[in-house]
Amino acid sequence: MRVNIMTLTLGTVGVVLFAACGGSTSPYGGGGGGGGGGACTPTASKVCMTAVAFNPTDLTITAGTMVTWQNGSAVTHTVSSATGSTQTYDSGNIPSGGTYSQTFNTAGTYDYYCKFHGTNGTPPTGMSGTITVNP
Ligand SMILES: [Cu+2]
Repeated sequence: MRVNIMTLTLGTVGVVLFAACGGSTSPYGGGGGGGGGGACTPTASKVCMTAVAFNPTDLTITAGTMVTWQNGSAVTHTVSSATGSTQTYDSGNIPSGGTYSQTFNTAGTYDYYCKFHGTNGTPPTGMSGTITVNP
């Protein structure tokens, strides 16, 4: 009986730790404790994908900059332009650890979302973000 309780307790802890590896509780996403698709640290031109969000949500760049999205989580995401975006693109599935890049040559505001964890719209909701392009 005591052995059974121990097993159940350890199993629960294991599930919780595994879930935490998705990075949902980490402001910088990525592997959190080192699990999932590896760490991802945002830069001036790089957006990271956590298990449920883009980080940062809003990125401001200068026209002509290539933005790279990196999936630092353990789940598949997409980077897809939202309705109303004057630049249209769709990354397709980005697996854990994968990247996708897009260059923005014209000043403006570009909303995008993840087809799995966000909802298209103007603006999109859920897992979504905005690229602000300055001249
Ligand atoms: Cu997603």
